[in-house]
Amino acid sequence: MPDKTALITGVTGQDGSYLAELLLEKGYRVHGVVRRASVFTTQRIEHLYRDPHSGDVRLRLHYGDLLDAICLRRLLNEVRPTEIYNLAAQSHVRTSFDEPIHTAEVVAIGTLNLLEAARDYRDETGINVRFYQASSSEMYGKVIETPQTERTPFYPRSPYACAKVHAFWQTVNYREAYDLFACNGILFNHESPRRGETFVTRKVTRAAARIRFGLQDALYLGNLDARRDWGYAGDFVEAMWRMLQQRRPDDYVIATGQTHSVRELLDEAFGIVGLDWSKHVRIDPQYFRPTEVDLLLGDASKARSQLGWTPAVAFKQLVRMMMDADLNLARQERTLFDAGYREGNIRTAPVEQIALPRRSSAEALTAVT
Ligand code: NAP
Ligand code: F7E
Repeated sequence: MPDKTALITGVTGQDGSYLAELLLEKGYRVHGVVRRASVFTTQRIEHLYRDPHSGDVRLRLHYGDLLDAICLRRLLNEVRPTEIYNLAAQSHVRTSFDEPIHTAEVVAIGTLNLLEAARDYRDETGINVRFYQASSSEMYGKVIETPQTERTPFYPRSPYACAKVHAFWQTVNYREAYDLFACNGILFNHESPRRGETFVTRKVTRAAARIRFGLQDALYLGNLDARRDWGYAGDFVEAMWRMLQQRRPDDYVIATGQTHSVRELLDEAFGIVGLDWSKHVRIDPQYFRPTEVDLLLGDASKARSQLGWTPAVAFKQLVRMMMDADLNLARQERTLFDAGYREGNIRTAPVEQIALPRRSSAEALTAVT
């Protein structure tokens, strides 16, 4: 295998962790960009991390931020990547309505900072670096047609989606204007046990498991009628990699081709633990968005025929996988609580929840057993 080196922005996120895993398995040297924070944010990649002093370490982490263009340039020159995966983003759609400018700066201008750095790095070193941009099905927004393909026009419905449209077209433009090997993966929703706890799938599986163990009673949600094409993150990062192994750069829809509502998600998750979700779910208007994306359904025929990519995990399996992980976590929380364990990071819980010790990383706890 030729010497391949990847730079991943957003390596501490859900997708970054699965992609780092995949590339390390394939023999890559992987460099991850980590934002400085006052707490550790590396829980999702702890299992991949080795002390850099211990010999031939293939995963290295570097402080950096998409908003710091100079630091990105310095990093590329230092790390000398052959592939760049731009996964960093303020990725929460509802939050983007509260922080539109920050979201636009990171998602739109941050991507442009990295594209500019990649172009100069390629020109100065002669290394024909390949660039992956994490584009999103949210760009289809108020959908013009169903299912959505690479040719479906965009109609973004949030500050997040508007910024992703900007980044999408910048990526296309760098390909056409400067001959940069740059691809957009238009990824539909993808989830996993590592999904952030404020996205709806994880919110539901966490709550169903905690209710089952008597750790909380209510779950507050917004629009239950929204429909999404939900796949498994582990499958989707494989598609990112395949895009950068093609002879020519292009843009691809990555989706399962199945759509389900939030209600169906609730049926499935609460069904696994034998609970009736209607007794626990309450509607809280704060979780509605000023403009909603009602339905997403992707047609990944192009990825199937050109990349040979198909998803392995379907909706029911995905929910089962997430429930298993969250049940494991809730079981441990219950055990700790029953043993009288309390620690300083007890979250302020809604009145109907029992206050319990919380860990920031679900999988860190899972790994204990
Ligand atoms: P995620 O879990 O929210 O991870 C986002 C990552 O970006 C985190 O590592 C975060 O670091 C980092 N980040 C945020 N702002 C940054 C900045 N200014 N500079 C450097 N890093 C920054 O998201 P994900 O689900 O893995 O998604 C990965 C990418 O795919 C995102 O671009 C997202 O918009 C896009 N996408 C996701 C989906 C999906 O369904 N998951 C679908 C389509 C597209 P911290 O850990 O410090 O917060
Ligand atoms: O919402 C509804 C909500 O936040 C899904 C990001 O990864 O995928 C993700 O964006 C649906 C929406 O994901 C709650 O209104 C109801 O219709 O899990 P979500 P998202 O907005 O689709 C795309 C492809 C990305 O690119 C994004 O980065 O569920 N919903 N009640 C709720 N959603 C949340 N979060 N919380 C609720 O209580």
